[in-house]
Amino acid sequence: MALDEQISKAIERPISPINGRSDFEQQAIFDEPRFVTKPSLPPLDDFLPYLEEIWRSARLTNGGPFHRQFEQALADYLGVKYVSLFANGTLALITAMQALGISGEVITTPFSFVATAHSLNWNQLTPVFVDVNDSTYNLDPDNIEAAITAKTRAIVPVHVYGQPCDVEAIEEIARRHNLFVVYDAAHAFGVSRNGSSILNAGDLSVLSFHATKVFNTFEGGAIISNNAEMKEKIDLLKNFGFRNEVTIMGTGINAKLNEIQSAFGLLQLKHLRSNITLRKRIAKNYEQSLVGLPGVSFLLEQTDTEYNYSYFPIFLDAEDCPVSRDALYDALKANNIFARRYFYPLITEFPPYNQPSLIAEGGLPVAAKASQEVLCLPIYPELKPEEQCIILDVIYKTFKTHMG
Ligand code: T4K
Repeated sequence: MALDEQISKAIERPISPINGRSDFEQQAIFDEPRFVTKPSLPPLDDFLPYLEEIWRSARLTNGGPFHRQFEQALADYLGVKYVSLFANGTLALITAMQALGISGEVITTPFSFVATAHSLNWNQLTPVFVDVNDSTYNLDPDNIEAAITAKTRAIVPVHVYGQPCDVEAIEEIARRHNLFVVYDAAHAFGVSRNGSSILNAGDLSVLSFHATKVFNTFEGGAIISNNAEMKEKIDLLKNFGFRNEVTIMGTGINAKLNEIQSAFGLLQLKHLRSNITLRKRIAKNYEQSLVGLPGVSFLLEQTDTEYNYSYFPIFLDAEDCPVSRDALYDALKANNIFARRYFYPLITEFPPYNQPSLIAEGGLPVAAKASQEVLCLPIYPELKPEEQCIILDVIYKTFKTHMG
């Protein structure tokens, strides 16, 4: 189909009257809010036996049986060597950096959640923000290489929205310059390339099991490591650094995942595959329905990659799109649809990171543009096809209004 035809097909698509109404200028189309995400929860009854076992054993935390089972189950599910569970992704990131035992500069991305940079600051490491690539929105290997100085010790890339970084190029740079690589893989649970987990790349990868993620334990996180010594070090660090009752091995922290959350994680794993399938259906429907809208682009799927469909970001080009990102954000909001501008503002716009000395030469033009143009649309397994249809209708209607 010619592009013109496709655009007009998208724009001219009749807007469905919802609940007998087609008056969404006056009234929000949804009575109840539809958020960017909604946590997936298993049937409550299925969780009761786990709780009964915890009550019976009175083992609540500190690496109990559910914690150990969940670590093994995750390692098997994800296809990785070692998993260390954490109370949340931020503590996992902070501990991962602590485990490296480094000081100096760390190259990272400004186009992420602020926790990525906070984990460096908590370790007195200096973040050096370099620009991202304009198709994946992940760190661009050429920019990484250009930003390396005598003080650089590590690279912390993010697989943003679950799109894998160029791990081979990053690996090669890290090897040549003798740098650690810690992936912030908070968005990349279950993502694989050529049949192998993306979490196997680099020295360490960090996951988040926050309520808003593809896989949640209410709060939670993990560090993926690939050697037994590192796994042991990380496990000691997350329990205050205790090697035994009378020995401390370093500046540890209390970051353990408790038994209730570990048991919950075991149960959640059973539902993960079907949840990802439902997410994929929603993502594909957005793609097919929005393709051809002028100035709108999506992340391109790589054929060798299995995605988790954790987010559905669209980018509204400031020059070519008749609707600005914020106009669409507002129009959706007026209809009780809470899309999110992940990641706006850039990390480098927040204190303490808003210092020119922390930004690599060449600046951050690609990240700045992405941050102004991105909008993450609602995507979660419970989003019904008819609800997605309404969201699409609001988008079409907004385009129609702005195109005159
Ligand atoms: N690295 C990266 C790249 C990350 O994206 C994150 C976290 C981290 C590291 C750190 O991992 P954690 O320490 O969080 O494990 C949310 C999340 O709080 C945060 O975990 C996530 N990234 C970030 C991208 O998004 P907010 O401020 O957008 O959350 P909030 O509360 O506005 O939630 C978004 C929507 O989700 C709400 O409008 C409604 C819905 N929601 C949220 C919660 C908490 C629910 O339906 N139920 C809920 O319980 O940060």
